[in-house]
Amino acid sequence: MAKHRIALIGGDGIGPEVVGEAVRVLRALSRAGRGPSFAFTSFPWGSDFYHKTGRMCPANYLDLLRPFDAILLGAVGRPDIPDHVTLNQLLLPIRRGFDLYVNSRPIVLYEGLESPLKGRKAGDIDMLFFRENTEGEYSPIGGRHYQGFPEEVAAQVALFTRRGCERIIAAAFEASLKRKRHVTNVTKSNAQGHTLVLWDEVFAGVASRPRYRKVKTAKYLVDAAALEFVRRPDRFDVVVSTNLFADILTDLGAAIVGGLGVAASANTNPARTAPAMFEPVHGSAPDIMGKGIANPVAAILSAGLMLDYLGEEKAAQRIEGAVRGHLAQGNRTRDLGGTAKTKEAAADIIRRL
Ligand code: GGG
Repeated sequence: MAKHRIALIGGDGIGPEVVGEAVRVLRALSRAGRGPSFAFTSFPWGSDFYHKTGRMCPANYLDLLRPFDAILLGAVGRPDIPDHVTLNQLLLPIRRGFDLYVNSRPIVLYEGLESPLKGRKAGDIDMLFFRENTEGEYSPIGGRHYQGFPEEVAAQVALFTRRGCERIIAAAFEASLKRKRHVTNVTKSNAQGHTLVLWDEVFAGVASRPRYRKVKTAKYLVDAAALEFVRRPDRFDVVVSTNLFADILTDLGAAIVGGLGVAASANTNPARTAPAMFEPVHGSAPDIMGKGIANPVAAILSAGLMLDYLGEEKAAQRIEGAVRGHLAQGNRTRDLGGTAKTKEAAADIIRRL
C-alpha cells in the first residue's frame, strides 16, 4: 500500500486543534485495514514561529514542502500580528509558490443542517465553487507612497492574465462534466471594464470549445450573485469567479449551509506539479482557541478532499459518508446547535467510518 507523505501545518488558533482531529480520522482509516497509509510530518509554522524568528515560516518553506504529496493546513492569523502579515507570509505564498491556481470549495446543505434560508432542505443547495487562487485582486503588486503624510497613497494591482483566467475557467468547465453540466460565471465586468471584460471574453472562449458544447452557462454580476445565493441558491451548480469575489461568496455560501464549521477547500494544480494544499475555509477563530469547542468537520472534510486528490476515492467517500451520518444523527458541535466538544464530534465521525 502506497504511503502518502503529508505535511501538516496546524498554524494558529483553532488550526492545530482541527488538524489534529483530521489526522485522527486519517489514522483511523489506516488502521481499518486496506485503508490508505500515511507518513505525517508536522511543521510548527505560524504566529508563534513569527514571534521567535520574525517570519511565519522559514525562508526555504517551499523546498521543505516540495517532497510531500499534499499539505493539510489549519488556519493562520492571530490578533497580535497584523492579518496581512500572517496571510502574506504563509498561506498565500504557498498557494502562489506552488502555483495552486484552483481553489475548489464545495457548498452542500447536508441532512441535519439548518439553512437560515426558509424552506431549504438537504440537497437543495449543492454547488462546487472554483476560486482563482494565484492572481486577480490578491496579486502582491503595489505599494504605499508618502507613508504617514497627508498625501499618502496606496495602490494594489488586480492583475488578470489570459492564461490565469483560462486555466481556472477551464477547470470549472471540466468539473461540470461530472456534475450537472452547468457553469455560472460570476463577474463585475460592468464596472471593471478592463480586467473582467478579459475574464468574460475568456469565459466565452472556453464555453465555445467543442468539448463543452453540452455545458450550459449563466452569468451574474457579483452583487446579483450574492442576492441569488440567498433567493435561489438552487440555480447554481459549478460556479467560477475571481480570487476576492469567490472568497467572499464562499463565506456567504458557507452561511447558507450551516456555517464555516462545515466548509472545506482544496488548493490544487491539475498538472500536479507540486503538493496540493487542503484547508478548512475558516480562519483561526482566536475567540474559541484552546476551549476544545471548535468544529472539526471542515478540516475533516478537507482531509477527505485530500484523499480524493491522492487517488483514495473509496477512503474519501468513507469520510464524507461518516460526516454525513454525524451531521444527520450525531451530537454536533455548538456552532451547529449541539453540545459536542471538538474531540467528541471527531470521535463520532470515526465511529461512523
Ligand atoms: N484556513 C486557512 C485560513 O486561515 N483562512 C482564513 C483566511 O483569512 N483566508 C484568506 C483567504 O483564503 O483568502
